[in-house]
Amino acid sequence: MPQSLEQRRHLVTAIPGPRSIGLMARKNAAVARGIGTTMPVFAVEAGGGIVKDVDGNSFIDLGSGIAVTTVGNSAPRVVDAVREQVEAFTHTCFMITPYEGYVAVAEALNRLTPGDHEKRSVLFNSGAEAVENAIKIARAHTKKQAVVVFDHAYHGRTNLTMAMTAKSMPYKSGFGPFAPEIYRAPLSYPYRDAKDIDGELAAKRAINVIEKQVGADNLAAVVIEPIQGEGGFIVPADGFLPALVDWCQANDVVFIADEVQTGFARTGAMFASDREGIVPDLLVSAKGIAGGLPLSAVTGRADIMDASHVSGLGGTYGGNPLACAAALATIETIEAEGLIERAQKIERIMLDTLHRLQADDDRLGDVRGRGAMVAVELVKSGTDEPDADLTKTVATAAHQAGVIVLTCGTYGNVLRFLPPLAISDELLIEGLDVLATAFTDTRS
Ligand code: PLZ
Repeated sequence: MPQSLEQRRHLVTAIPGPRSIGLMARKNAAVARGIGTTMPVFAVEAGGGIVKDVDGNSFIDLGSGIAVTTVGNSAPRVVDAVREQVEAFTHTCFMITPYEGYVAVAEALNRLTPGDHEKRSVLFNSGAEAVENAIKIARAHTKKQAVVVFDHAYHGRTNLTMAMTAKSMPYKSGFGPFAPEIYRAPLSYPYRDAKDIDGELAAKRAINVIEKQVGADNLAAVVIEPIQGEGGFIVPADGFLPALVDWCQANDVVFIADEVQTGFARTGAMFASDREGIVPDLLVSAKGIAGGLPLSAVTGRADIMDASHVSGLGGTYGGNPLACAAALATIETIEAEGLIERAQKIERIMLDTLHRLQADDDRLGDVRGRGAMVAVELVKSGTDEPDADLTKTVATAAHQAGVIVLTCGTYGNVLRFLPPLAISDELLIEGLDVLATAFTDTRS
């Protein structure tokens, strides 16, 4: 974290300030319209729980750049490791002249992911790229083609992962045709499922769809986020994921956990699968893996991972040496600073505060999440009807008051909180207070 960065929310201009307004005009003239922005301000510095903008405003960060800077922005170990690596060499291509950092990251992933079986890893750049490669590997291993994903899923914006992502607008609309052989099964969504649907019944419902509409003989992989991210921070009912894993195992289907958003201490465990008590065949990670540098990975059972022929997997930049140095420093930071426990403490603070808010405001329909991945689903008072307008209003008010908060959900009615684990209790509580005020203001 930059030494000079004071850990304090502090606004010195209207939001956005004049410099951000000027930069936004340049953005609109130079950057393709397809890239939207959540906040109207341009960043210059970030660390701990603060993002500072070009006008000198300091915001409380409850987003971590979408769950990426879990160890904090410019975390000290990451900065030192990347600085050392950038002076040694920036790129050789692991497929041309390999280097130790890549191997060390693979070893660390094989050690840290659930299960003590023999594993292998392979590195890429983005979450979507890793998801695509997990499917290549599952198809090579099973010699089957179909892939099952779930309602509300988000897996990326490339052609294959667009097909896997559920929501049309804004991710898919107008961008087809999409990749074939992707099938969608019903999820366990405790807040919206009928009350008698527990995890086991929800799994039966999904498996029934899979067996009837796809057939295990055709199915290479089942891909699921253990806690859905963009789809609304949906935590499935207990027993749902274990039942799916068991079914996959019995049917020669590769179970792939997409832990791009949930991985690396985010949910109060190194991986969300740990808290669900499941051992995926393959696990996809990205985001929090490298403290803000682009890196992603597929890790899993050695026999499945080794199914591809030599040179069947790859890419120019996958496992770039700077990103690998950052990943090793990130993992060291998580372990040395007890960040898994830190995420559990943050969970208690966030859930307590939000449950208290919910107690006297029934528009907070559901409060859910694990670790530093918590959300509130907003509905119209006295109903369970999604309220996307309220969500937008509260988020915008928080932004104006100096708090970065993100929204998500199929219905656009979920406020989600993904603070960096480097945030102080004080800043976190202040950020949630700002939110509480934003809620109260919408009632008057
Ligand atoms: N799988 C579970 O959450 C990325 C998307 C932001 P990439 N989520 C943030 C946006 O609007 O583009 C994500 C994810 C899960 C895969 C991905 C894709 O990861 O690194 O964005 O490709």
